[in-house]
Amino acid sequence: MKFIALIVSIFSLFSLLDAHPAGGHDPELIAAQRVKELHRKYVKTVEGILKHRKTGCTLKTVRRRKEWNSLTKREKLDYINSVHCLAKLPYQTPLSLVPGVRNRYDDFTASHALRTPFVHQNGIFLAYHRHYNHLFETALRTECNLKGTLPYWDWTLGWQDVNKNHLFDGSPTSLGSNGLFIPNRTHFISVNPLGKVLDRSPGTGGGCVYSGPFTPDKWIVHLGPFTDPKGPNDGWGYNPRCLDRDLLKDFGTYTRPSNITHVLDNCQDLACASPYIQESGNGVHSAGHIQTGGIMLDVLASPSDPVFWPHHAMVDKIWTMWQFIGGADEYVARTREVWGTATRYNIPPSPNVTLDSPVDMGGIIGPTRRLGELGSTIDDDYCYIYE
Ligand SMILES: [Cu+2]
Repeated sequence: MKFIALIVSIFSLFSLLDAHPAGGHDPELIAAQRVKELHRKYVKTVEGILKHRKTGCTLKTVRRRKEWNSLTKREKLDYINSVHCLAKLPYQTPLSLVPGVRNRYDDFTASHALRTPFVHQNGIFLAYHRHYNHLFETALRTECNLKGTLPYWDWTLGWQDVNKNHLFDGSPTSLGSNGLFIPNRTHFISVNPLGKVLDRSPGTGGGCVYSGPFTPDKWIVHLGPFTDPKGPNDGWGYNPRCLDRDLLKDFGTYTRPSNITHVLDNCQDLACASPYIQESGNGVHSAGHIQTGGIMLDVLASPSDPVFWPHHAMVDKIWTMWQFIGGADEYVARTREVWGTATRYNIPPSPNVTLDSPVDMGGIIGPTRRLGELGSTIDDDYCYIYE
């Protein structure tokens, strides 16, 4: 009798284990743990370096960028209000250069549109967007009294379905809702210069953002579309309209935790890390744009969506973590490492970039910098870490 009871209890133990197959074996749960571990390692390294500094960027002066969903309500409103403030300030872009600009926020979208062909899918991408985000954050702080920092959107949290992210829940403390659902739409198809096809099925929105702080009565997009059918003056003209979105969970598979561990654990050099982060369609950078849809698919005008900045802060976070996880010695080498050329997909072929390569910011939002000045988030112009 005892023996039978033992057998039964062993069986029930096995069936209990069986009932939780995801328990310790879900590769994404394991990868998520690993990302957390690497994040702690990164923070420890940076703080260790800053602790010994007496001048420049120190532990006291370093600014901490936080994940959107970990901000307090007050911090979220601080950020949202400063973005609105920027859109109320006068533009500085000459209308002869970009006729469609109407406010200071547009200066940022316009300069990105002007630089787009030279700062994507190449060796300038990571540094340009780091600096672009920094200049935007600086404008929010100095011109619009932002007290906090630029938040980041960690797409690995809730990668399974972007529709459920509170970032887009349409509450007053979100970055606005999805777009209004428009049925019977066709696929979005684009072909990159390497002939790779991106086929994106219609998502759950498609129309104007209908709830939260960026509805048509509160937020007007002025530039674009730069994709067909183009706006006035090929997209450069004044074209007031709503912010549109079209959330789509499909591409969440490219912003899984394992995509991050892939870069952080496997890439020994920037020649591995940079293209993997950027890659059109299945790279984490592109996938964030594609999951959001709407104007985020229009590369030149994509900064018109206020989620552009937290998205790119996350891209920057991955590069930053990669630079620091090797410890204090490796960070020097990795923050001075460059890769690639200055032409998109290296078409036409051009020389490799160097630390002296210019990073032209479009002349409106900030002066041209050298690639070597934009490598480290705790040196030169920068003093921030990702919390
Ligand atoms: Cu860009």
